[in-house]
Amino acid sequence: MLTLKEINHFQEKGWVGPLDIFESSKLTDAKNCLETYSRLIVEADGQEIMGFYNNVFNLETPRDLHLFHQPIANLFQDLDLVKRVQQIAGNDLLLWYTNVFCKLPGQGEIKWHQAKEYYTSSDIDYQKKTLVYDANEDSINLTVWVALDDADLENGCMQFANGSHQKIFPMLPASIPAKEGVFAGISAHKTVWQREQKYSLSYDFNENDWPLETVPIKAGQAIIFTEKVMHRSFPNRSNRRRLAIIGRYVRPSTQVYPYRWQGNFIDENGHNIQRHYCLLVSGEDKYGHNLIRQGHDLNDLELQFQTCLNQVKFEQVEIPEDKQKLDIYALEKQAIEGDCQESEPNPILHPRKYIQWSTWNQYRGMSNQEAMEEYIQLVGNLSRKNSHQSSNNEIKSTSTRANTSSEIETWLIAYLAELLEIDEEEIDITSSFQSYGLSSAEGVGMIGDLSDWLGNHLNPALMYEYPNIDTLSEKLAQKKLI
Ligand SMILES: O=C(O)CCC(=O)C(=O)O
Repeated sequence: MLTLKEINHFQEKGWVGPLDIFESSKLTDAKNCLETYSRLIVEADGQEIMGFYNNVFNLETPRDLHLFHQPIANLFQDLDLVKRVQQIAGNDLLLWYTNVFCKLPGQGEIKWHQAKEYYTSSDIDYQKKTLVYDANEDSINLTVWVALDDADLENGCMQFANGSHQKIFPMLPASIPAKEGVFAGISAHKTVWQREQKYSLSYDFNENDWPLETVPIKAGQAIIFTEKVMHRSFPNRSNRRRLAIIGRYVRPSTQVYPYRWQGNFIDENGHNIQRHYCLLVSGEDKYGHNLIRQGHDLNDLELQFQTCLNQVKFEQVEIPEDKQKLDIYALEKQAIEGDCQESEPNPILHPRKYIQWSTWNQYRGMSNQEAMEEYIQLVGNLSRKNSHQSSNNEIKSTSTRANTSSEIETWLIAYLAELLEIDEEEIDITSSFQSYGLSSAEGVGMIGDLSDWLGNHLNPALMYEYPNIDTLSEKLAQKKLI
């Protein structure tokens, strides 16, 4: 239970911790689950991020993994934790959200923010409130931030502006470039900010006006804070990982994603939350505002399919570099998205995408159920890996090309012109890729497609070392980088 001193600390400062709450087995199960169902992804700038998948939303995201993974749901339904949350928020509680915040070495800060009713760091849709509180109650949305690794000033612990929960700071829409957004420093959260918008929001908040408190924490401990307190986390300047997971709780009187009742299931980040549900972790729901379940509603076939999908995504099975790999790709698409609606990619500029597109189209007309069944059968026949091995998701080419620099130059010009939807004549080979406004994701895509065309694996960081068409094609033709 929280002591009176801890409750007063929370009321006064907006947060309390570090707290020792959990038995170590619950923490170990949650941490193992995250490590098993994640993979390292190398970003264009060479930075590594931990990638996760939400099997209920069918989305690459670190968010709401508790909807599928029981060890995560168990952590946030732990009785000793719930008792403490009850002391602040009352008896009736819904767990409506979880998110993993993993900062690998080199990852950036999360800037000052508070959240009451909007859950967006972008400027996507300001009209849509994620949470609508009962007008007769004090609004409450508590975050429980659980450290799964030690967190300190070097690897990115949390800092709070004490007392700032008493005030709501105006959001300043479109006030800063997207790459400076609140969550921009931690690219695993790019689904939130790194969309096509040019700008992001900031808050009308001056940290010098508030007493700031930094909270180093040991693995296994937790901090409870209200989302109304201004908080941030430091960049990871160490060579240690900083893994944390959060859960958020509201009262059942709060409407979560109320727009779903108008048949609108796209949330403010552009994610389809049709299958989202809240868990009633204590007390009762007298309101009926929200979709409440004790677990996900995937049927047996869907569950088996998602289990196989995880074996593929998280490299637990050996996938031969042949047609089976393409079939696995195509059947996943057919099962989740149905018939291919994508337009035919240019086979020269996007050879890998073209082969994938063609394979997907071969399954046109197949029902989702049949595609899931075939997928399960295909993956079921693959041999299991003994240990977690690093991935190579490339579809390897069988031959390598010896291209001249002018051939590579021509390819790059055509690629950029297509991507930017401009005429080839408008491309200046001495202008930097950055000056064309290429995002890091687009850069990775370009180097990936170029790798496929050349039949050689290229490091995405090349685009930074050789920052324009002229120098990149010259170097590649010299074969020094291949
Ligand atoms: O874990 C972090 O680095 C930041 C977490 C955070 O900002 C939040 O939970 O709102």
